[in-house]
Amino acid sequence: MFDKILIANRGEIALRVIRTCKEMGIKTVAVYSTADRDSLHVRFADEAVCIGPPPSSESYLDIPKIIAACEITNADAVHPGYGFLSENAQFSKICGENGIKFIGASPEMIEGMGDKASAKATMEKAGVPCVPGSPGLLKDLAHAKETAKKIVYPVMIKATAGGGGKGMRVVWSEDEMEEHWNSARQESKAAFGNDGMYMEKFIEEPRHIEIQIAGDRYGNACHMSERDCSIQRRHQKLVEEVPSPFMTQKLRKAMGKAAVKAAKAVKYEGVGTVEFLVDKNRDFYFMEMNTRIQVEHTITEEVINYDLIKEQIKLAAGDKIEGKEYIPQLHAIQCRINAEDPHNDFRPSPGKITDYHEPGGHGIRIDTHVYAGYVIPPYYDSMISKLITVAQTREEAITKMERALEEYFIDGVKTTIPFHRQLMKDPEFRKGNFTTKFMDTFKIK
Ligand code: MV4
Repeated sequence: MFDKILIANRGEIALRVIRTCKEMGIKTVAVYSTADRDSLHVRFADEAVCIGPPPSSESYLDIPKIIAACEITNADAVHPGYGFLSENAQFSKICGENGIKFIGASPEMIEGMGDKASAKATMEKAGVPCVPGSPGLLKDLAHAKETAKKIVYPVMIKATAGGGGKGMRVVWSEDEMEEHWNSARQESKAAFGNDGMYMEKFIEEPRHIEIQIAGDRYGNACHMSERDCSIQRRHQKLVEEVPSPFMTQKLRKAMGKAAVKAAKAVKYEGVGTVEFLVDKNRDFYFMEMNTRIQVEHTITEEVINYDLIKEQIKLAAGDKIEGKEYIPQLHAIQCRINAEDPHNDFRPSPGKITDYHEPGGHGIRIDTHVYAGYVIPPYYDSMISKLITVAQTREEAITKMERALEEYFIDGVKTTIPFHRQLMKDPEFRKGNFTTKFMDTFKIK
């Protein structure tokens, strides 16, 4: 087992990792930018190293500085959390070359899954259901038009380097193709320095359901059931839950089997997520594979009663997975509380939290790094906390969430709490009747 882990991240996830390390008897090193001097991850870690000024590019994304911090503190492993360097193949490689265990995927895995067209080709070959589409990249506009005719409109063109919806366009008919083809390629080139595009049949009003997986270095893999992440806005998840209200035991079995097949096909090591689109007929299609711990891992932890960060660290150290089957017996919901103004197009609202009161009681979990007096810096993402409820049924988990949101007071900055209060009362949400289009028509009161 590792002696000392450096956490190459900030905020709630840095704290989350430090807590598990402490429980495992592993020493911890925090790194921080000058904007995060007063952060709890700095105070709770055994050691802390300042790695630069506030901009991420000069601190949390600066690979040489993080390697140097490992060297001066003698850390033998790095936990990257989510975001920042968690899916950076170069960082994974450099850690390995310096004898530091990267608690995440290999550089080859990150590269293979980061290129969406090649990830899809790998999954298709392994027998994982994929959206019908172009076999590989599109050569040019003529090839795009020809392929779309075969697939039948509407189609979607997607950037192979994409993610978060960038470089992605729905095309409803041939006369729209040229315009979308050009703009998607331009956007992709600017964002990723790569304008490779592929095509898929457009799935209308899908649900976003993902499967948590784990694999060990001996070729074993298992899944830990699903998370429904359909409540999103501009590709930012707002609410996640497990079980999915759309799930059936038959669908869970089939999706779980497909996700394990995906993990085994690439000899996946560590914890990861296989994302699927699920259509109204409950047909499901591979979308992408995430090689990091995700923000919403918490709800899975609550329903399977298992620490996924601990699992991640143990797998990185060479442990075997138990080939156990996980069927959720409880219901968990997570609301992401962001420093954003829901009445102003979710505009970021950084600044000082002047007053803070957290809800509590049975079935409530809050993962956060903030406190009264904490200043939310404007440089990073706007998530303040994750409010999680767990109960016997979906109805109880929602009721508990309403109660928790009523008790939650954050003064000094605008937050998404009022949005979540309204969402929990929404009849369609309560019925579990939602797709990824839900937020397009949701009116904030
Ligand atoms: C799709 C799709 C419909 N059909 N692919 C969005 C993010 C990117 N990873 C894939 N995305 C989508 N791919 C086909 N063939 C619809 C989306 C999509 C979406 C997916 C999941 C969650 C929210 C979404 C919001 C808009 C579009």
